[in-house]
Amino acid sequence: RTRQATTAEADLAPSAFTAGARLEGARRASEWVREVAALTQPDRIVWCDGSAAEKQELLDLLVEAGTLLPLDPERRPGSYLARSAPSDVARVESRTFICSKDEADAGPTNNWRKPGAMRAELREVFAGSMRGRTMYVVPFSMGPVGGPISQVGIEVTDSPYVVVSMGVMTRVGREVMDLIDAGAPFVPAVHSVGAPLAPGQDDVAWPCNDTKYVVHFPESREIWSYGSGYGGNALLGKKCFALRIASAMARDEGWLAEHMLVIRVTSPEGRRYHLAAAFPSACGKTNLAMLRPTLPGWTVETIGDDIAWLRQGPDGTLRAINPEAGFFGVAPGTGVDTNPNAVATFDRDTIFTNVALTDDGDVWWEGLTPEPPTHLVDWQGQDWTPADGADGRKAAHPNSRFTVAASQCPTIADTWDDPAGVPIDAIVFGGRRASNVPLVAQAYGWEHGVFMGATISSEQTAAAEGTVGELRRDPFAMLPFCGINMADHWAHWLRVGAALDAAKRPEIFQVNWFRKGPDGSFLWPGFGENARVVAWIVDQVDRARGAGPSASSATTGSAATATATPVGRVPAPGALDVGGLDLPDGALDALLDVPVASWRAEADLTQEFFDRFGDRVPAALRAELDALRERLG
Ligand code: SAT
Ligand code: MN
Repeated sequence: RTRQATTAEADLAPSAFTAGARLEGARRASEWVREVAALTQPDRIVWCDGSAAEKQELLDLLVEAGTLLPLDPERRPGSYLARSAPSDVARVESRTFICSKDEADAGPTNNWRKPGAMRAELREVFAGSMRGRTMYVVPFSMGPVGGPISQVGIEVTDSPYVVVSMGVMTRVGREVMDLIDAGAPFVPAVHSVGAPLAPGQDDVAWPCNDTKYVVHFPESREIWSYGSGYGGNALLGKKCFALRIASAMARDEGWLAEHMLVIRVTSPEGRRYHLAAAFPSACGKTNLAMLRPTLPGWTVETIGDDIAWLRQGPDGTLRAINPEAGFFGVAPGTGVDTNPNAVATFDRDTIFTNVALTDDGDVWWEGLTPEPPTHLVDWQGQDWTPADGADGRKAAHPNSRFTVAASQCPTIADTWDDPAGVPIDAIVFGGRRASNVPLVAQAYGWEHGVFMGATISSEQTAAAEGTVGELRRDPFAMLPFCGINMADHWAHWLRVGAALDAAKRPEIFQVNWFRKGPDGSFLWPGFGENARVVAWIVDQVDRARGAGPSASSATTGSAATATATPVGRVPAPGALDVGGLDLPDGALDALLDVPVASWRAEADLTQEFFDRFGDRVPAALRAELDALRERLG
């Protein structure tokens, strides 16, 4: 590869800015790029335009460098396999920092560092970190370019793999630079793999550094990431911007940045609803986002699978956009049986990272098909046979991924990229609970719903009847992604809800697909059958709004559809359509049971959890805990 010896000042002049007068935004952008280059000392600077030609050029470069392996064009057109360094395979929470001025603004669930001290540390770490490499300047939009809920950023990176991935996961292009030229504020994001090259030094396929930093300055809305080329550590539009920085922006500006999928549900009589749902990892979020309903006449369409930005629209509804443009999905467990829509999505033009390679130039991972091929090359480039699998050696890394444009999803809604967003009717919180939490419960109101979101938990071990297993709290499924004090996030939700017109405010629900029976087996079949729960949810929305039951409601007329329990309203007998479902005897009762004694114990654990946040916990949530205890008697 060609390389220039030094970073001459002339090389730093971005060609995109050589003509015409500059507006403030552009000058800020080019000055900032110049400063970052002066610090990191790249050989070259390339301003990216997001074009197809640019993408192909980068893909060719990555193939030549050995970072990407082209897959068989007949089997998987336009697709590639990347193998990362074995040490660089996931987000690094221990090296993720929130550098607010005041430690209390980061709160007890974040790693906080003093901004000044961190800046000094970063200056040393980034000094010369891009030597021998090209620095790419990637202007990107989260959400449709110029939309009322969208935001823009610029990521500079020395990883062409990151540039190509950002082109899939966000909207990159000249229109974004035009907005910045016109003065739009942008989030500056600096990324370096932290592997400078000495003159003549050969590169490796996946450069990275054992020392890693993923740093956020919520007040100045800046991101600095060092040492990793993987996923959320490096594609800075995703968790770093769209969740951590955005949660601070949203708090200050009155909107919401959430770790939520968004779907559009259409009932047999053509009524339309939009749901936003937050689940901790490994709770089937992508599966719900691409659900194929088993209930006749119902359709579910995908708007987003990971992140939602929500803001009150001019019509008073809470509107949501998917700020991303692609899916960065976990491969293992995604198969024809579990998520056929995802499988159809990545049939072409996809970058796979850390999955296994088949002998005929295609990809495989655990769960793609019931039986593995007889021979594979595993994610580390080693031979693999089913005998290795029997020994517990995985062919694909458990966090291996597919990176693919959302527009390729067969169930993508035609409104998925509407800049105005879609009106949210129901918000759903989920966790993975073997006990206690019913299959579905409707909150008694917004504040109770926020309480549900604040107390989301998963349980590692199957708890014995009448006890609560060890609970891992993941409030709003935002534990690693909230850039502000988590308790302030709750307070902000209360404020946003109070500002919404009661008639247009979404109803809030809690779901749990993972409840187990006494023998330890799951009580609910999940997957496509979850549509039955969705149908009950939207019927409850209709009733709450006085729209009356839908013709497809399992319970029509005046019959009660919900039963009040201490933890919320659960489906009344007969209200959940379980027709044709082969549930074991008593399973439905067990799924909806609210055991009072263990819920009292759980309320004590919730109090302990709240106490971690001290007096930042909103009084309304303390009151919700009191009300829960009162209902438990
Ligand atoms: O690697 S990401 O942070 O983008 C995704 C994830 O951790 O779920
Ligand atoms: Mn996620």
